[in-house]
Amino acid sequence: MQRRNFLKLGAMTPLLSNVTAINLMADDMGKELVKNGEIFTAAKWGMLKVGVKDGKAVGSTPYQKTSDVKNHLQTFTHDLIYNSRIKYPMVRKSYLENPDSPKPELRGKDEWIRVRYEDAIKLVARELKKTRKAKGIQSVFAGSYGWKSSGNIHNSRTLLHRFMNLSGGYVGYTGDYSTGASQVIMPHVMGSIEVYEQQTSWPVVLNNSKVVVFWGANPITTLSVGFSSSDEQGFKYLEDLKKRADIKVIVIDPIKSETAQYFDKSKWIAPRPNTDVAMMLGMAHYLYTSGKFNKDFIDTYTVGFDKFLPYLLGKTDGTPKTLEWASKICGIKEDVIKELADVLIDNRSMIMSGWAIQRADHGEQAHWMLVTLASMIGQIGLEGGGFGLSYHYANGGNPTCKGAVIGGINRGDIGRIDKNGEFIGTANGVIDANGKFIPGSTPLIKGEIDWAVEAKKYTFPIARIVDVLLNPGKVIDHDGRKVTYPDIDFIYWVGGNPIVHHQDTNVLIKAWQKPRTIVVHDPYWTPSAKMADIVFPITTQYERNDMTMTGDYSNDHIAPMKQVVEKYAEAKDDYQIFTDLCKAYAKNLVMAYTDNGKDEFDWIKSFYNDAYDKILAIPELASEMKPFDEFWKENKPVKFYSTPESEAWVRHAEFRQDPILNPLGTPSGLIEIYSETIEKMGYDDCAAHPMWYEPVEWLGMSDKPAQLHMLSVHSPYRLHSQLNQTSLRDTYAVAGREPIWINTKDAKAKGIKNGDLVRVFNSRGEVLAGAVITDNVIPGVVRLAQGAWYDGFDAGLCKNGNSNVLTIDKATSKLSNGNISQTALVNIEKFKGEAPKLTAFSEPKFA
Ligand SMILES: Nc1nc2c(c(=O)[nH]1)N[C@H]1C(S)=C(S)[C@@H](COP(=O)(O)OP(=O)(O)OC[C@H]3O[C@@H](n4cnc5c(=O)[nH]c(N)nc54)[C@H](O)[C@@H]3O)O[C@H]1N2
Ligand SMILES: Nc1nc2c(c(=O)[nH]1)N[C@H]1C(S)=C(S)[C@@H](COP(=O)(O)OP(=O)(O)OC[C@H]3O[C@@H](n4cnc5c(=O)[nH]c(N)nc54)[C@H](O)[C@@H]3O)O[C@H]1N2
Ligand SMILES: [Mo]
Repeated sequence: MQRRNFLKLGAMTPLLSNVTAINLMADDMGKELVKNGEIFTAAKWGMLKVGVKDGKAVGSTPYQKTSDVKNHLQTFTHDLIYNSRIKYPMVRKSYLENPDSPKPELRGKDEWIRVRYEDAIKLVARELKKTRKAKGIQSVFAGSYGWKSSGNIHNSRTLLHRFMNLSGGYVGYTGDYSTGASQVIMPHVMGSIEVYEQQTSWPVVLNNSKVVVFWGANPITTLSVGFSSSDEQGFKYLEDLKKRADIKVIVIDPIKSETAQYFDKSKWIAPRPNTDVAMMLGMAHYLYTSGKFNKDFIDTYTVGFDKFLPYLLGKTDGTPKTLEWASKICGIKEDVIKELADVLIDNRSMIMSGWAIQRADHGEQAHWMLVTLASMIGQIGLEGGGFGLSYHYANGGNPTCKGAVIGGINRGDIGRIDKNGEFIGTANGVIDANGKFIPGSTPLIKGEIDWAVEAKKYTFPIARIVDVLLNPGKVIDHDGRKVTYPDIDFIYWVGGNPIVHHQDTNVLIKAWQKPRTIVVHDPYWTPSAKMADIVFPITTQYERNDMTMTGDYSNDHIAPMKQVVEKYAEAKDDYQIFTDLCKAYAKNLVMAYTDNGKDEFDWIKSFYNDAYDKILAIPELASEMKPFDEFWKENKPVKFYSTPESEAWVRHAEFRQDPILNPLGTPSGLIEIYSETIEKMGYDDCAAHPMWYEPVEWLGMSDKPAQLHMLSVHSPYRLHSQLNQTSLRDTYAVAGREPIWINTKDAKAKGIKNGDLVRVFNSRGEVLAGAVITDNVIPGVVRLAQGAWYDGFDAGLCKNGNSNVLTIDKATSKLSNGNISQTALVNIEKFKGEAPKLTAFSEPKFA
């Protein structure tokens, strides 16, 4: 199951509503475009009002003001509508000339040819069919990882999966780039994934905690967005926290992040990157040897401490994990580490951890050791105590509201296409005599391949994609099982920007030359679009009608997303394109895809009405929602409210009250400091209890391949690569490039001045960046945010500063195969010579 859907379990996708559609004239319903005025909508960065003048978007403002913390992302909607857009369907020249021998080495460099939309559709249908026929299901990868846009019907990735499923199946993925390591290790340790789960509520934290630690977490930046749409309440709680002189705030981060800067009275502890596990072990050793640790908690709620202890004390490896040992590795003074341990155990303390520390070599250990430390402190399940792995994400801890959650388009079932090329049905639906898709089932005929089973066989951990492309058929270990890599020959990507988001770009680009066909849908000429064979211009979310919830955990609004402006040039909705592809692919397929002809409004209405039905059944909420036509015409969100229970909610409180009646989902029902399940896997890179492993590259290694540790954090000015092409960039770019933070001492040693153009490089590649000289980063560390559009197709070096040109493409471990983008050493020098012109946001060459 996809992780974000996981959050909304139970609310998934009712296909038909039992409320009859209300037939009103288009203009009565507010369906017409407004030429002048303000339109309400919602984006990942929150609810917005977009100004429209003479049919053009002229700017946007936040709909609600929840705090004084600035969300940088909210006011650039007009640039998102007009900058760097793809205007027409385009095919790469060599591909169009000969799709069977399409010169894949020219991807990113070839010329592009404009084609008629109908021809592009026919081309995709024909080539996809050809690949499936010749190479089977394992040859089509349509996992399509990415953050896309808000909206429950124009949900590009799910729309792609729906098309691929109904037309015969595809290879997908497991995991993600965000929490690749933690989401696999946490179920073994805590019995739940933790990273995408509701947190002890903020009101409880503010009423009970005496210490709040942000451990590798930068919520002042990362709470700018939500996966559905941000409810924007996180900043308000941070603001409340800042006002509280009685709550101590500690930030543990090699960088004095926006969060460390915001809490100006906080204590900033800056370890060497990727050494947090050693620091935590030092704390654990001190708490144990001083006898301060909570023995009752360890005895009652955990298993395996006795097996971890010999390692902690150095009986197994001759190295006791003392404060002195830890200090040497992490670079923090012994008394500071000791004081931190004391402060946490002497007070009600909440450790809020971000995800960068697990997006690193051996990333599993970070949160496993954090849980172990929190267990020794013994406050898990108490009000305002313990740890939380999602306070920095999607406003975890904002209490869940009582209301209804709207459904969304689903990915459908695997469809069957008969000998004549006609779609006949799925396990849950058949085509009737009139060509309608109705409930029923089409069982497999004996001997026929079960594509659903076949597809599952080839599902791989997403961050391994380059390894997969380069090594088809390779078998790897993953979380106790074997995964066989598929032989991918066709990639279909919508709603993501893999050329920017994946590690070690230069190898990635080589791997991207392996498949015969790459199709991309995107509104913009992103590097991933430039590296494709066939691109479709897509509407932005402001050019179509849709609807979303806000608040991934709180679900506090149903927000209408009314179309703001006309569709740009020849841009089409993903839904439209897949509908047309269905028609070109197989007879009757479109009936299943569109649920017998639904358009965007039919879907929106059905999702809304289904939620409305639920609300009408709850007397005290019945007046919160209006009939759909009134709701749509009003162009305002429906608001839901938290309850006294949700405001008082404490994560793991039930487990703490009674671990026998309310066991965790682990084999023992307890917190597993030692996991027999992992022991049985016998991996050399993930033992059965948390351990310090040296990362492949780090500042403490004996012969460093490069000098500085680069952290490629999430930018306060983008959502990954999204918004890089807007004028927001003018406010942060330095020397016309992505800014890189360099410590004053390091800069001086290299003769680099503020504002200089610098070359950042290692054995994997090189990029240009703009120097920001600052003491907000410790010596030896640089910060170059992820998400700058790769700009090196013609240059060999990335002119825009994409950090992934420098990162390592290695798995965290055999357990979870997550990415390690926070582990990378780089060199830096002042750039000499004439600065190459930036082309990241320009169109490619056209024939
Ligand atoms: N070095 C380094 N690399 C990282 C990370 C890191 O910390 N360091 N973080 C990783 C993480 S956690 C993540 S989640 C990934 C993020 O990687 P992505 O999710 O791939 O990044 P986005 O820039 O959000 O890409 C979304 C794309 O979808 C397009 N899009 C938007 N709306 C639509 C639509 O309606 N239809 C279609 N077809 N397309 C649309 C956008 O234009 C954009 O190109 O990056 C990862 N990469
Ligand atoms: N504005 C904005 N918000 C976002 C996103 C975005 O792109 N832009 N992306 C969203 C997504 S998809 C995700 S996954 C989350 C990501 O959330 P996170 O993964 O938590 O975010 P990062 O920025 O990668 O890292 C958080 C902090 O950890 C610090 N850090 C890095 N390495 C270390 C280390 O070794 N030790 C310690 N102690 N600290 C370290 C970084 O300096 C940074 O300040 O953010 C979400 N929110
Ligand atoms: Mo992410």
